[in-house]
Amino acid sequence: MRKRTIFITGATAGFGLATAHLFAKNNWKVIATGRRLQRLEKLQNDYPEGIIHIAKMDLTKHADIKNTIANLPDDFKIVDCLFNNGGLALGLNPIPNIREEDWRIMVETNILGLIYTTQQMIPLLKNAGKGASIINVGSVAARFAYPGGNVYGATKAFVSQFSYNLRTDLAGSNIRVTELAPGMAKSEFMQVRTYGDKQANEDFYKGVEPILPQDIANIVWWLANQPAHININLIELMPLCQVPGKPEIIRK
Ligand code: 8X3
Repeated sequence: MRKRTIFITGATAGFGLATAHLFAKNNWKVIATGRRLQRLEKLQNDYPEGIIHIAKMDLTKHADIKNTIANLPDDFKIVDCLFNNGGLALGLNPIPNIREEDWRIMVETNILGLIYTTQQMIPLLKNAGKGASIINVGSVAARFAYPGGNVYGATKAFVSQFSYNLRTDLAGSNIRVTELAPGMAKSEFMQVRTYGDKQANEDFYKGVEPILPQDIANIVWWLANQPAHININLIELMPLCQVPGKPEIIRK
């Protein structure tokens, strides 16, 4: 039987990296993409040859996405799962004290990167036959408002509607589509959002027990292994310490 293959964006850290390890350990092949090549190489070196294909790919660069997918080696051209994980939040300031550049990067990464990757990957997912899936990382911020969430939350609302619309376009095909919408998670997310402010990052996670990358990897695994006739439309999760409303985070 052929080994199944997962294509992951943002595989250098957090959800993407944990998912790459989980799938590789469970006999899948992994196409790991991201901006930081050294981290991808480290991941690749953890496994025997032929298990992990890596590609430096920046989601804000349409040409990068096209080239990565067009140049996949022959034995990575059948893809069973596309994990559209790459995305980011930049800044937490309420409007109007924002950096316009942050908004542009979030829109380019979370929206344009997602749609171009998906478009290019559909033929490879069709190659897989029954049970292929696309899993798009959304966020609770798509549905719950908080100050400073402005454009970030709106890009994730895009992910949500895009996922549903994609399902209708792909109806009758072999491809399932899921929106996976986590809340507060322990990853580089908050460090990126605060421009690398390690203190802000530590403070943010003080006295809380957030979602861990491994938790998300386990859900991706479960989704990708559902029977072929089942489409899970949406999974939304929060850590127990996060509650929609005020205060949003309950600290011990
Ligand atoms: C990230 C979730 O709750 O930090 O998408 O906005 S939250």
